[in-house]
Amino acid sequence: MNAFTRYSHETLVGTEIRQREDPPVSSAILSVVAGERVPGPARSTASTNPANTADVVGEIGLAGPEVLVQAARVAREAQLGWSALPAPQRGQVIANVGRLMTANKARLAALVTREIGKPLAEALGEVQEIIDTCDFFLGEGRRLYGQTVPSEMPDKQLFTFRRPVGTVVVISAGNFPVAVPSWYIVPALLCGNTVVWKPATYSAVVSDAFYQLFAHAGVPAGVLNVVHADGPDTFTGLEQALQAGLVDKVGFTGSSEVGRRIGELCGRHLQSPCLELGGKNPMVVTENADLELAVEGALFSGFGTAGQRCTSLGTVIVQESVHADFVELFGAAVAAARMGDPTQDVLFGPLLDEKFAAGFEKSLGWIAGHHRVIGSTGRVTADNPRSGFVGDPAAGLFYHPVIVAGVRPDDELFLHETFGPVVGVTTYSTLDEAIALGNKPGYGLSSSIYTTDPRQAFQFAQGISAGMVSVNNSTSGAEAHLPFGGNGKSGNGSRQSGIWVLDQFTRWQSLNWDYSGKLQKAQLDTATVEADFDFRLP
Ligand code: UN1
Repeated sequence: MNAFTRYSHETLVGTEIRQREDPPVSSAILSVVAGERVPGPARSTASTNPANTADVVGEIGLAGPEVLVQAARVAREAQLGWSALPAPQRGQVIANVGRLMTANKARLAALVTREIGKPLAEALGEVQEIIDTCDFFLGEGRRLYGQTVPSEMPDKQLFTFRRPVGTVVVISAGNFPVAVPSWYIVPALLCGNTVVWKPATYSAVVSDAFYQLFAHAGVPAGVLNVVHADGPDTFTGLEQALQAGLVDKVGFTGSSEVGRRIGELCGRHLQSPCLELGGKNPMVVTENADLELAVEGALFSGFGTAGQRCTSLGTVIVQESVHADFVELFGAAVAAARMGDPTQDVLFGPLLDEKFAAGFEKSLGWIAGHHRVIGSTGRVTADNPRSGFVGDPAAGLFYHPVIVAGVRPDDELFLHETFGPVVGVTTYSTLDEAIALGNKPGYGLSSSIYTTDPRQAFQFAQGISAGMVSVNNSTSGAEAHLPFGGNGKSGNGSRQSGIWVLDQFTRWQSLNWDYSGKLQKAQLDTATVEADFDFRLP
């Protein structure tokens, strides 16, 4: 049986795939290659609930580098057949993914909350983001438009086609354990690529559920493979798979530091990865801004998801005439915010896991003598309590939200991402100065301005080097069908989401077809339209 018949319409949307046996259930979450669980993991690790670290969500069997290579080989073999399936039929599979995500929305969101501590309302929004992504791309299966282009010669036609890139390795973070992977996996599959996905180990149980929903939606074995591995083994496996010519595209969401290494590795193989990295996202508050609205935006941008979004607010840059009022209102809003148990109605819960808590503690060390700290800092404990805390702070990795006023452009806190609940505040006098401050850290993911003057809004958008600009809205919370990505240290110019991500997962092929019956040479045999003028020499 060749690959094409294996993925025929009947096998995909008929009963065969939907009712196929699940891979045998193991006590540990294992990698899945060619639809089979990979036995004999090299090592194992536990994924725990960060809001209640005694709650083990799952044991994860970690694979060695060879499993990533094997998964890439399997993906390579499956790719021809998958891409031969007409795109509208691949779109039907994506439609099924969306249906299964909708049917499992509450359970999947509850699992996200349990495994990474994101408040339930946000977790539901995150699953909705997958559904929105499926909604968009199921229709793209009936578009994937190419163009017809006029030829400079008679009896000749020119066309463009989008072709899949081939096999894609997706390496994703766990702060958006399902939405962000869907931004890669859904369009990659729709465009006719096959995928090896390496999710974060601290969100592996969620990623296994996500995989199961794809498999049961009709994504054939081998078309989507999942490898659970630690960072060094992933890097080694990726290097070997690239070396063996088994990978055509890498998508990575994570830190700028790791992104730089992945970019270097891909560059050595003449590949340009899709990189979605860190941010130090500025919010400018002008003298005419609605301050209450700005405070609401700063609270959600800075402390939503405990500041652990790549789009989280880094520094508020406030016009000096409204600085004192803004800081007072912002301080009061942060003091009143509900934090704690993420299954309850809270603004934010714990940090994602121990590694993130340790990283955040390090960035709290950037607070310097000239800063004015508003609120408590550090872990919420019996000795360092937070009034109104929801639940038991001792159970999890909970940190105080903190505002640091008086940050200066050379401060570490001004320049570097913290990935936790701290927001810096500084002042400016002219808008040009505010823009220069916003650009200073050298990231360029998202940005925001609160103003009632349209001129200021457009001046800011023009001057700020950011992939995303919000006017009177949060730095975070981008909609799922606008281009998402950053400049500078936030990425390499790649964009995800909407039609823009198609350029990551397809390559343009141009085709010229000459039916004149003779060799017509471009430029040489082309009739020219003459004009008569001799330019003059001095
Ligand atoms: C991320 O943190 O990697 O715009 C992605 C937002 C979310 C996605 C964040 N929709 O904040």
